Amino acid sequence: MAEEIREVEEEVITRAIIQKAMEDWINLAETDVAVVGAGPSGLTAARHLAKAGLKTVVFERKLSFGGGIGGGGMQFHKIVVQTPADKILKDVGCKLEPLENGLFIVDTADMMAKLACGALDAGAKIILGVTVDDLIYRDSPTRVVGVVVQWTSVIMAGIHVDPLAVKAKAVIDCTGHDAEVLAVASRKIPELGITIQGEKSMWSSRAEELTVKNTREVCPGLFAAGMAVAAIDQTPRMGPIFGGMLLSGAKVAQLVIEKLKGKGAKSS
Ligand code: 48H
Repeated sequence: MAEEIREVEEEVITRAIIQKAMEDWINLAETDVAVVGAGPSGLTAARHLAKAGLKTVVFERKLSFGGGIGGGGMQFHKIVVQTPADKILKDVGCKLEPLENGLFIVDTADMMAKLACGALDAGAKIILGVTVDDLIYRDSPTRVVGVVVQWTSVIMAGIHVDPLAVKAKAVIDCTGHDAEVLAVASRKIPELGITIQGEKSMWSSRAEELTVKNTREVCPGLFAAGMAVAAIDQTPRMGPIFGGMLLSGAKVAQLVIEKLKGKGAKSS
């Protein structure tokens, strides 16, 4: 006989949700790493950071993760990755079909789900529906020390509600084409000298190489990965090949790990 479905009082559901969400927020008010954006670069970075034992939170504006992966190539549900980025996907159990010359084709839904599971299983926290719309900074030397967060729904409603702030030893801009966090730094902390030039037109191979090469700590406390790197350096876009995003996420994680835990430290 089938087990009977449990009875529940509504207030029990309410109390449980609020209490457990508040526990998470109280805990993440001070964190090691704040990753902004749950696209391919952000999810990859989060997995590597959490595996290295760093307290990692990903803030994602939308109520879903995956960023630009879901759009595939012009909404066809496939994207291409190339060696050596295939290892990052195999590590999270993603199914890859080999093409030619070190290229692979991947289903977008599989890749989004597996990258997110990879980050969560490693211990990263992903908070959906939260927009990072400002930074916390200090001077002498000028540096970024955290993010300012707001419910996306409040921003969309256009009502003024003062935000909350989350302290972080490192902030990573993984917000894609618009480099939103770096844009805030450029506009609101001019001493940092950051300018956003916007990406160049398409050249896939060159774009992939330069995105990974230029992944870095842009100013003290603020790192860039993924398409945000192309936006600050005005390097080309690549179209629906995603190896560079994954490798950039892995590289930025390694840079943060070395900064916070010392040279020689690695993601396990
Ligand atoms: C919270 C935010 C905020 C914010 C944005 O666009 P993404 O997928 O970013 P990447 O860099 O990991 O990957 C880029 C890739 O998807 C792509 O677009 C490619 C390869 N294009 C090539 C081409 O030629 O066009 O993900 C960014 C995520 C999204 O989920 C946003 O919703 C989120 O960041 N986000 N989250 N606070 N202020 N801004």
